[in-house]
Amino acid sequence: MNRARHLVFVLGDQLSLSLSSLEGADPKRDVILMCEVIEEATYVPHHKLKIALIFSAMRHFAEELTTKGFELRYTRLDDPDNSGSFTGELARAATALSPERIIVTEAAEWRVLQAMERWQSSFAVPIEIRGDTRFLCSKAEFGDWARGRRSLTMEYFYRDMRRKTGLLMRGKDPEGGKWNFDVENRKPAQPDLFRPKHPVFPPNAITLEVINLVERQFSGNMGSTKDFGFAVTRADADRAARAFIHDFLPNFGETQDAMLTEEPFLNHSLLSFYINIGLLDPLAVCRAAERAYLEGNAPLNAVEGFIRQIIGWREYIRGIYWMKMPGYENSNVFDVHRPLPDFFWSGSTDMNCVSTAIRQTINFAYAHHIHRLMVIGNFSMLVGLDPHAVHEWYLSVYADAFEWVELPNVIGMSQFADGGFMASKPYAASGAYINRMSDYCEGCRYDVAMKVGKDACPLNALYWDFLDRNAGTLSSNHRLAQIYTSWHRMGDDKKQSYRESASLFLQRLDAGERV
Ligand code: FAD
Ligand code: DLZ
Ligand code: SF4
Repeated sequence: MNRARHLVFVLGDQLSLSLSSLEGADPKRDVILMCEVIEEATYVPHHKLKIALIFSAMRHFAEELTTKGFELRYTRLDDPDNSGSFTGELARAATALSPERIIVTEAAEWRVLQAMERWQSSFAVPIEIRGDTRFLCSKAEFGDWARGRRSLTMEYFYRDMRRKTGLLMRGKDPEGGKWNFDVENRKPAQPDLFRPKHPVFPPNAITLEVINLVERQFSGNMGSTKDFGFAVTRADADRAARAFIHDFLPNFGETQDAMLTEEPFLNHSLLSFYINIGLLDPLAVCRAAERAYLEGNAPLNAVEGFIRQIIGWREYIRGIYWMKMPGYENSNVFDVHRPLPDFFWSGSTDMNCVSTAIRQTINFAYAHHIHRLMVIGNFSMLVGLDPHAVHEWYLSVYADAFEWVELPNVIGMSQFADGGFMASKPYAASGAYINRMSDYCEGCRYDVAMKVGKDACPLNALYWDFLDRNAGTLSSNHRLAQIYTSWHRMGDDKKQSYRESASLFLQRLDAGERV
């Protein structure tokens, strides 16, 4: 019998030629397994655009490997023999090919890595699990960094990553004499008819076939594939990265926290999808951004801000995920259990900020960081939505959502459900913040300047009510000392009117009334 020596199993978020499991793979000898499986497509009800992106990118990656001479064993979702799970497909392939060894790169998510470790004891063939070298900081390195520290401040981790990569460094010192230029960032934005448009990649025949499949099999899921415009090949993802660096990076920092009704993307990169599934190498994107600065095409505050998101936040978030799993997904320090309102699936709420952010999510399977953190996340935390339900919603609706990156961002950063392990204070805000950073309040049925009453911006009363309700957990937080002093100085009548206003809003929310 002609034995395939190695079977390399590549997952849907491992679409990189530099993948550790492909290292040393020999096209003349080895077989690559990829599979679309219902288990992965349904563990949460993913947005249609997310499933279409992943399946189409997988099929294109399989083609890329085929052109390199590899033999592919590729299972499509609607193949009659598809067993429906990673384990089932691996077992079928192992039976059919009798490989000497199975090689995988460790899964990015705890759930799937657990399955991989079970394969090691349940399969007769040796299974080699290799580390994921596409991250700058290995799990072990992050563990070493975290060990013995009282608090895990991202900024210090980030500086180590700057030193490690040499990005924006002058010898031992940071370029420009400072590590962080955020004071120059985070301004409101003005509408700009001349702002360039982000590139759109019309679907080719492969993507159209996938779109058909998704509309057939996942008709009830969020969104529509009608305007599918994601890059699904490495070459197009590269084009998207180059367009970002040329057209948007120079203004990235300044408008990073801004929100405008007519410009959902502003100067954000829209690269997370491609980085997370392996079409773009995060370090290469950072080096290209650094080059733009060195060649005088983008200012330091913008480039430093962008690089920090990737080598700082992205890596730090992954480190936290692996430190805290399993169990992190059930964190709930405020002990809150309110179910998600129906408008999380429709955007039908009178709160213009929340409605706009959710509608964008439905339309694009994307919303930028501030929509996720300070609009939807803030609302969820202030009203006390169940953090696990909030986590599952985020994991479903964004095309870049994989648990390793989504979970700490939701549970730790946005919901403070881990009690402050990750964030030093809750990202809570009243309407004033949204009004400063967006144009949403102008078109809202609520009045951001009113503090209480049925026409007042609900976030104003909810903000104080949240702090009051959770004083037991939060009042000793020194970063909230000033806020609690203001609360304590408030007259009892004022406090009571905030409580009543918030309570009325929550009653209407719970009754399913339009809010
Ligand atoms: P840009 O604003 O252009 O930023 C550049 C890159 O930096 C991103 O592409 C991303 O790779 C990285 N980055 C920036 N912030 C973060 C961060 N906090 N954590 C990790 N990487 C970061 N990001 C995901 O990739 N997947 C998620 O499921 C996800 N869920 C989130 C949920 C919440 C509640 C919050 C607050 C943030 C979440 N983020 C998530 C982080 C961030 O919002 C997205 O990475 C970003 O909006 C993606 O859009 P972009 O590529 O235009 O980012
Ligand atoms: C997200 C996703 C979906 C929807 N479908 C598949 C799939 O059918 N096949 C596959 O290999 N990967 C898929 N993925 C991505 C996986 O869920 C992801 O690789 C793991 O969660 C990583 O741990
Ligand atoms: Fe949002 Fe309040 Fe502004 Fe309306 S008034 S958009 S609810 S912040």
